[in-house]
Amino acid sequence: MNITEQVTVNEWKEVTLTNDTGMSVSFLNYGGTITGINVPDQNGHVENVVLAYENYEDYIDDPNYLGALIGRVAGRVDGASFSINGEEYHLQENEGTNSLHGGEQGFHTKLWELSPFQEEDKVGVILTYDSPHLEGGYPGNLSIQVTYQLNNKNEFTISYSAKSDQDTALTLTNHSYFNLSGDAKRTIHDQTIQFDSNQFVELDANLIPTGKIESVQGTPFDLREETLLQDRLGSNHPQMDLANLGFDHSFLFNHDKEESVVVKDDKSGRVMKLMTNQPAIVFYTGNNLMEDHKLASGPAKKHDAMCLETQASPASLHHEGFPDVRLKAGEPYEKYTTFSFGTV
Ligand code: FUC
Repeated sequence: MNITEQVTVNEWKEVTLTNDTGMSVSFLNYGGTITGINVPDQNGHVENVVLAYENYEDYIDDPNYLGALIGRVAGRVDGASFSINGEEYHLQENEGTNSLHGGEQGFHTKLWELSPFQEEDKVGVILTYDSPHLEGGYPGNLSIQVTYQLNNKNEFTISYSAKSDQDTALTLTNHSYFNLSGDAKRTIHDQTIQFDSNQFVELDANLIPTGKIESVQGTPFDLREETLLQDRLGSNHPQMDLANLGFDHSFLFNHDKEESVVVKDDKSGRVMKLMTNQPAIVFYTGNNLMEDHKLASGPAKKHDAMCLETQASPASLHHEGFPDVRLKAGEPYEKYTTFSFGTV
């Protein structure tokens, strides 16, 4: 196992964690952005299963948030405002009058401090950032530690810890775009997905939750059995229509199974399983990817990849019954998601 570091454009550092089976994970200190998760297919051929830009400058002002660490609140905050303890807070508006992914200067734009570590069976880096009171409009001085860690079982774990000195709102995630075909050589249509989820969150035309939580039963959102994405991405369900013909929805986890999500690609034989203590996930099928987004693998295409954004729900700031993003002063925030790779 080893850790290497190189300096890239804008003096950004790019770290690569490599395990003893040849799997590696690369990321930047800029935005904690993951640029590569290289895993073997069924023939031992190692390829990148996340999208990356050809030109690293494209990670600045990136409309796709490719690979980035997202906060303080992942997803959309309606009207870019919320109240805590009777006090109203105004956030940076960066999508109409709403605030998306922590606002324009969210955590995806920060230079994170890196502290590498190596143990007998794992290798990783702790990324730290201190977000001052009212940064992006959010209350509380917030100190954050995110750990990226790889072991010899081909498990990559992202753990998030944070503490605020005032009551605040926080839900962190990573915005990697997965495509198990390797180097995005095929769209995700012939990959399968399975979610441990009975419920999804209804959206309005601005992709803001309406306040209704719907049963997946009898809808294209029923992904409880292994489902070929091809069979869903063409759906004319009104909820998929408004999301630019795909999924861009939050699913609430049942947490009945050890694996909350399973993705498979029969052609390469790659399988990815997600284990998490997050209450929900935003499943986004790259509906807005297009040709002028130049990836390392070539121009992007709609449905070139899927984002699996494990998190709580920003809708909890305005509606009852949603997984809460509020964090009390002094209370530890402890979340993790493990991405476990194997072959069929
Ligand atoms: C996801 C989506 C959004 C947006 C962004 C880049 O989180 O929810 O619609 O397109 O990614």
